Amino acid sequence: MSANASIATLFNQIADALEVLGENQFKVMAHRKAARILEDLSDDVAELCKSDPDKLKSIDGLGASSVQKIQEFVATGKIKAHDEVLAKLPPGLIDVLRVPGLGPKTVKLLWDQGGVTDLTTLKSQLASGALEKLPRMGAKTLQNIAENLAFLETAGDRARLGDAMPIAETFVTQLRAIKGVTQAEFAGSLRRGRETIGDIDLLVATEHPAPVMQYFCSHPLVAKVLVSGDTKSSVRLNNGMQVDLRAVPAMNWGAALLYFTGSKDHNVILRERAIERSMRLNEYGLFADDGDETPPQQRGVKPVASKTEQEIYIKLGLEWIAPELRESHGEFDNNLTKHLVCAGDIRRELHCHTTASDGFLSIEQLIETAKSRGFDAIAITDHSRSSAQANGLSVERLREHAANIRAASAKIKGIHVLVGSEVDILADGHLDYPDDVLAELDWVVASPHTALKQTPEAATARLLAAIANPFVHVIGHPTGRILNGRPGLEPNMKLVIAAAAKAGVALEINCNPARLDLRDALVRAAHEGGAMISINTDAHDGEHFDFLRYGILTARRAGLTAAGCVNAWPWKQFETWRLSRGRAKSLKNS
Ligand code: DGT
Ligand code: CA
Ligand code: CA
Ligand code: ZN
Repeated sequence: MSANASIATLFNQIADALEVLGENQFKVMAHRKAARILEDLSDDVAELCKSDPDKLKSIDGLGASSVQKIQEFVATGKIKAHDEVLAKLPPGLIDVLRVPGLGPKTVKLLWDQGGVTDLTTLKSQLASGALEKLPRMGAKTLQNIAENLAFLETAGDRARLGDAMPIAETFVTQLRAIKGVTQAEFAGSLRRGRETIGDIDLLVATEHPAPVMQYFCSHPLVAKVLVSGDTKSSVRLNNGMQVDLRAVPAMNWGAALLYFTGSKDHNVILRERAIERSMRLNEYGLFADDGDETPPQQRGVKPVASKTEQEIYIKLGLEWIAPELRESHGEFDNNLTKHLVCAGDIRRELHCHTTASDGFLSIEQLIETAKSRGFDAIAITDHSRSSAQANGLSVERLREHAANIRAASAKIKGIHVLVGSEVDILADGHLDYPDDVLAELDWVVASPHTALKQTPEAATARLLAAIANPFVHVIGHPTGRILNGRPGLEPNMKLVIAAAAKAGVALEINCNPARLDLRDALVRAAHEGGAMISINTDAHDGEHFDFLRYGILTARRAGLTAAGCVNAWPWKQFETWRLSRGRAKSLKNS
């Protein structure tokens, strides 16, 4: 963290603590304001203290006592007033402010009268009912606090991609509608498609940032404004997520989008390339290096490139790099544009459920949904008999279901329908139906659902056994992990990938944002190891088809091409492969 950010954090903590202690509001506000000024300052205060202390003192809005604290921090790495005021509180009480919806006044009440000193005591006091007697603590309020606390605990510090994306898109749409905003995008890890997101980073291009910042900070989803500046604000939402917003002039758009998309490591390499070419790259643009230490944008120097990401990459001797690849994992080594798989390449859905097991759509609804998406085929894969919690099908019910699917398929033209199953891979590697039953199906997804804590050795043997079964087409969600939930199996993926590549069995990217299984790094290993990938939504409802985008982001992060994904193959190629497995037969209705 820079000195500016560190000191701003300390100032904000002082303000929080003063508020909990019920101290003078002017003192509280002075600290919040100083924190904001530091966040917005383009100069490094540590530098200023040494090189230009008068400039530090002349910064508008920064009082003498704030300046003194800044100097103290730069000299000693500490602020005594911060230590003193925090010492007046129990050590964990400031954390309680992180619970969405809990402000300083309520925290003070919980502490004074409810015996709450940290998140642990908050939880126990809620459970014991001890807080019910406090003023303003109705049953509904207490329930909200309990829910928000549970969210804070389970979400950890990082939100799932699938939870952050819809929120970010809502903001982007609304920001684009503001007068004077010419562009708005989300950047950061979200644009790179990481499976979890620390915070949402938003960027707008405008020459008039004030109304944009005002709109953002007073947005109904906002629980707390953490920083509000002229061109940069940070808020915490009701659900606990943090969102950063920056506004830049249109002229700097590409440089800012590049910078705030990251990753930090990718940016470092870009800056090094700039230096090698006697240029300087920052969030305002790519500039010719004229030897002057003062940042070029402050001297009115015209950048060599700044309006688009493309022109900056080109001036650095590179082709544009897709955001999903910007992790400093070899994206510079062989910088030739290759066609990463995209949602438009996906021609068929190969893993989904109906009301026969735990889905919400009928066979007909599922087929019609796939058809409306423009797919050439859909495989209907309900659960097998051991998945009792998911209403898995007995052999008898499976046969009846297969007949129903074939009847529905005969009535609906224009799409191939594969009669399939998502068959459990039992703990010992056996499949949940015998081979002669699997032989009656067009399509088999084999997935682990139970015994997900078995040893890596057992997990490896289990997956290898499933891959060795000649009727299996795809290993579904191969590890069974749940993001922010459970780690899942930890097989020797080298062996699993090699076996899948050799046998011609595909490995799945399950697009459900709670799963994203295989994860990006394992998809990369699988793709590079010659295994085929199948990208499936595992839809249990119509809207789940929209999960596809998350699987696609994961695939692109792994460098997957359309040629590596069986869902993207031309139908004939797909059929040839499908029929090469087991005793699968040609489709009667095709
Ligand atoms: P996250 O939020 O933890 O999921 O990950 P990011 O990558 O979104 O990180 P974040 O939100 O801290 O910053 C967004 C981008 O801004 C980051 O990817 C690169 C850029 N950035 C932020 N701070 C720095 C910095 O100190 N140095 C450099 N080079 N880039 C930075
Ligand atoms: Ca971020
Ligand atoms: Ca951020
Ligand atoms: Zn499953």
